[in-house]
Amino acid sequence: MKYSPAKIERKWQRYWESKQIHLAKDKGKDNFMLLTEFPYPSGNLHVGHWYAFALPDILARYLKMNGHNVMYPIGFDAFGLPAENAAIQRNINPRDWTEQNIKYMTKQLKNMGTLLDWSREVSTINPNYYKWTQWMFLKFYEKGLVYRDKTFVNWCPRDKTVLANEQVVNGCCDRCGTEVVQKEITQWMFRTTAYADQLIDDIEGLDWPETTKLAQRNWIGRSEGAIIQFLIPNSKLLIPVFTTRADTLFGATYLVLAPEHPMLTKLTSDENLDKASRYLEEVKKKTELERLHIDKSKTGVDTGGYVVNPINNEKIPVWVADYVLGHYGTGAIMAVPAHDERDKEFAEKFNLPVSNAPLEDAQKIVEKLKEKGLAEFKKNYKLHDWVLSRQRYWGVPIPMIRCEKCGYVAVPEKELPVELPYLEDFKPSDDGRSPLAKAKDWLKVKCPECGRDAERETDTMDTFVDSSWYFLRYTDPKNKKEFASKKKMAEWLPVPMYIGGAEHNTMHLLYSRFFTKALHDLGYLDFNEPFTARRNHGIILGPDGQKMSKSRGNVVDPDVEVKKYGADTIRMYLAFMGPYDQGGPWNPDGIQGVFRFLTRVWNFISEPEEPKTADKEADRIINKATKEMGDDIKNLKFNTGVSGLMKLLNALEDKWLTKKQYGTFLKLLAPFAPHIAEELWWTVLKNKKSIHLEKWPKHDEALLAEELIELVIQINGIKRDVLKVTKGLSEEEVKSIALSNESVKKYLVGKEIKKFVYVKDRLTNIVI
Ligand code: ANZ
Ligand code: ZN
Repeated sequence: MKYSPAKIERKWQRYWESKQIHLAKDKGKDNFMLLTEFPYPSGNLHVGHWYAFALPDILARYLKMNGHNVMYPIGFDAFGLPAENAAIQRNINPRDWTEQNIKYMTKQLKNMGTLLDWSREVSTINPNYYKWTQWMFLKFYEKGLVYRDKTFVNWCPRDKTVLANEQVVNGCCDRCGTEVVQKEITQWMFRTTAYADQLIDDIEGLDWPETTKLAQRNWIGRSEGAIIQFLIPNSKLLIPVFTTRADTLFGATYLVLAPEHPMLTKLTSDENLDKASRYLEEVKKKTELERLHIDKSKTGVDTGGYVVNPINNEKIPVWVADYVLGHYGTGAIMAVPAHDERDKEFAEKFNLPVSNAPLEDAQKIVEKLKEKGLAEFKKNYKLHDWVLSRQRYWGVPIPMIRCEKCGYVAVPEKELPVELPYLEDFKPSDDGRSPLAKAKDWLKVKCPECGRDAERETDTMDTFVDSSWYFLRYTDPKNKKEFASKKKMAEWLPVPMYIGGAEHNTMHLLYSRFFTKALHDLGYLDFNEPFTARRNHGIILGPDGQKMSKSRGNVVDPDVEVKKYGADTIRMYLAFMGPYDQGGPWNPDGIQGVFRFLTRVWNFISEPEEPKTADKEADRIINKATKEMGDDIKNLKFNTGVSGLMKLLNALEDKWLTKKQYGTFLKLLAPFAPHIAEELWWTVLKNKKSIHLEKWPKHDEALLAEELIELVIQINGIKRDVLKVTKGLSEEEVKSIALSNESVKKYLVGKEIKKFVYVKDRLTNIVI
């Protein structure tokens, strides 16, 4: 029979499902949750999904064969702007669009032949799930970790929504390309900064890629410095500045306020008022990124005001300039053009003085001023609180009620979830208010505190909130009383291995850490870091080496490839194409090479007459491969794993093997190509139980140490053969090997052996 994946793959997928071999046991031992980032239901699987789910499956299967009770969970991160925009474009409701996509993607995902545990599927748009998202919001609110505040936000005028900094690319919305503007609105915020120190200090202990750790540290951006107070002459007013270089205080020649600084009007002289207001208007048009751009030439104006340097009582001028940010530090700086590049550039441009005063010990300066109440040590963070509200339809409703008398009141816990109503008209309004404001019936409620007519909050939550805790739910997905029971969570968490894309280095991973720490401090979790180990995977590029995109026409459709070659080939090809953390371009020749390899495997496994004794060298080769393959899989070195299998086949192909040896080969293949391994295991080797329930072969350390040497066999001093044998054999062993060797035997027929010479590990000479 020819190797024909279409004939076997579906069959085995059905069999595995019927035997539930993909499910994590509820009361298992040695639990292991292998977490991958749950997908966004965009509508269609692309090769990247295969990379993200079919490759970790190799590890999942390996762990299972090593006795772990493996949970390889799956779900859908199903709220969010892309679905909403796609639905608007197609004029269908986001819920219909999303649910239809989930159905289709589920079918596609099942083609991979993975251990994904569908019985625990979590979908963020399910009210049973988002009930707990709302509940957590309220718990955080009670604790002061949720609050409302006015902030400047990136606003996309087309999508009519707030964007995170990362969603602004070159000043434009990364979804629709429209130029982003700065808008001041009152928003719901998570107080992530309350955890800034913990978030940075606990990174150290994590088994994460160094790049990810660094990205988190930079994102949090802790800097240690001091606040120093500058006095406004003839007043009791102080202007605090944040500096990391208190040692340069003697060299401060002017002070700069951010355009947003509250003391600006107070300090601006009447003559300079016009100029200053015009400048502020100009600045409003710029985004933070533009303001910080190093190459940009500095702008600013003199306020006409002065302050006094507390260390030497020198009077210095106060300027306003947009290279100082309103919400970092104190929104004001002491400018030291002799030591700071930005200050130097600014001073040169506006002819401000430069002082070469010597540096002094920062510690001493701060201590001295501290006594007079004019300085204190201070840590500062780049991290901002997390703006969580969105003025959009397709998200979790924020469970708050606005009462004219009582202000914001939390929805009582027993009334959760606040369900998202199904809206016919879900398009954003021009006033920037969430479309939920149009759901009049839904909107109207009684105030839980005073009973008057009140309105629901119409903002919805950022989707990053949904994905900040989904892994907790996997442990207990159907729980109606809690987001997950503590007992179940203790059995599985923290997550021992989380595999995902490097694009989540900051936000998603940081937000999940924040949620975990907050829930821990509220007493709901016994651990305070969610993911013990993290590994990133690379990106699959098109055959042209470019990012796959419809407009480039270089998209590889996995469904088409599966039809052509089968799932096993796609899995193995993706594993083979390069280091998992790097990805690389799709190569059509490469995939054919893998298909040919599996065809060779198909022809190689046979059920011959068994040899009387197992081929020793084959044993040694298999033993070594077993050890290496295990190491490769554990370390996510799937590419060397595949080439190991290829080498193994080369070495074994012309050998006469026992059923056990063939079986071991198939077990090593099973995590990579689960269908073909299963088929051959049953039909050729005649086993009666799934290969995926087998134990991973044990390798023998002693055998690994055995080295092969080349032993020359001579007859009467003439070289007749060279044999590969293990090092250190005794004369007896060598004699029996030599005398049973086919090419030696024929010279010995009817001859008497007069002498047998053995030079250890080198040669034997048979004298006849
Ligand atoms: C005087 C000085 C002298 C400074 C010198 C630096 C070098 P990081 O490490 O990023 O925290 N700074 C403070 N607040 C600022 C704001 N709101 N916008 C822009 N810049 C601000 O940097 C801290 C330094 O950045 C502070 O130390 C301050 O300039 C500036 F040779 O003070 B420094
Ligand atoms: Zn009220």
